[in-house]
Amino acid sequence: MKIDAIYLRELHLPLVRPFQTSFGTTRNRRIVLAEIHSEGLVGWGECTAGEHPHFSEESVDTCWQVIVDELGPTLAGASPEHGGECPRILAQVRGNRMAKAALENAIWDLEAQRKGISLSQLLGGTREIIPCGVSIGIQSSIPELLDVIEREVSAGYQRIKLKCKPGWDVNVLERVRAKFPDITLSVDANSAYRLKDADHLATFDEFDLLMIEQPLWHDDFYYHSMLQKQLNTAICLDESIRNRRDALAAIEMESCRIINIKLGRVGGFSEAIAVHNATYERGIPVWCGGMLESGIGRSHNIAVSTLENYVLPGDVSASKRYWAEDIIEPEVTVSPKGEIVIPDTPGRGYEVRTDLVERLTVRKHEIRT
Ligand code: OSB
Ligand code: MG
Repeated sequence: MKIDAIYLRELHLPLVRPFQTSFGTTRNRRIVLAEIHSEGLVGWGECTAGEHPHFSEESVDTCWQVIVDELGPTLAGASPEHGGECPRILAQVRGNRMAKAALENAIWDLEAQRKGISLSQLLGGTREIIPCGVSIGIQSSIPELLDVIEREVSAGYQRIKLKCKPGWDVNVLERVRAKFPDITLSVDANSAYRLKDADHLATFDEFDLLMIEQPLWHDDFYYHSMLQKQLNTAICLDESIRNRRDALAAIEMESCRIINIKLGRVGGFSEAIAVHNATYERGIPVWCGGMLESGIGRSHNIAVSTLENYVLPGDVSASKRYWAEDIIEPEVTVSPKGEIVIPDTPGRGYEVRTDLVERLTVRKHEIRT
């Protein structure tokens, strides 16, 4: 397909409530969108980089620069027929996976529209509904956290994930389990612990957690494999898994028993499918991670969650948990059973509210062929 133009945009969207992790607090999202025009159609991609390079090395500003100067012009000159060609086209640039994913995912979005099939179908998805969980940030007090959990459990979410860090972990889990003995519960440390904390982390075993996500260094497999031997609770890797080879290494080393796949973190749909297939063949369940996405990134997360091995509830939840007004129509809604019904219309299945996008845009850059 001939690419007529790529527009890169930055939007400012305030979260309805702050989100705190072990690495910081986010109040306002700076969302970078890639809008690709081709032969009368428009594909959209979202860059999931954070405002600061705290989750990974990438940030909004590094992604903007590398798309404007390198990836955008390269892709615009390449006329890809399929989203799956993007990794090869963009391979000369090393790393910068979130920047690459913003472009690649827009091409998949276009390809699905061109073929008149849903993005889920194009990706090889098989599910008509997906199970949903929520990720709950660190709160200012335990009673406040208990109220938030109550609200999300009542809304139907099938799995509650709590952000944790030293000082907000066992004390919290004791109170949560006392009030909610039967919920499916997990924790995410975002690399807040070290191997010397192994005995402490082993005390989490008594809380019957589905998993403990990324307890140690963001770039590690070896120490996680040492830690996994000392825990009954399954380790899930997030930050460490950048691609299929990482997933294979982590599985081989027994660094984890579950993997979280994030589209941006692995560089787009192609690599997400590759990680999915590798884990499926080896019996390692996966789920879809979230990065506080707007509706566009959310619609892509929903589509990829329909692949066979996404057996655990993802961090894919309703638009209203993040935004007063989402930039898609309809908004993402979750049923009282904690499920999202997959749209079967061509493409991403949620219309982009272009007027609203235009109003929220704070900078825009055009890349032409
Ligand atoms: O580690 O999963 C994470 C948000 C920002 C950065 C990292 C993470 C998260 C979340 C939020 O957990 C998931 C979501 O609700 O989008
Ligand atoms: Mg995580």
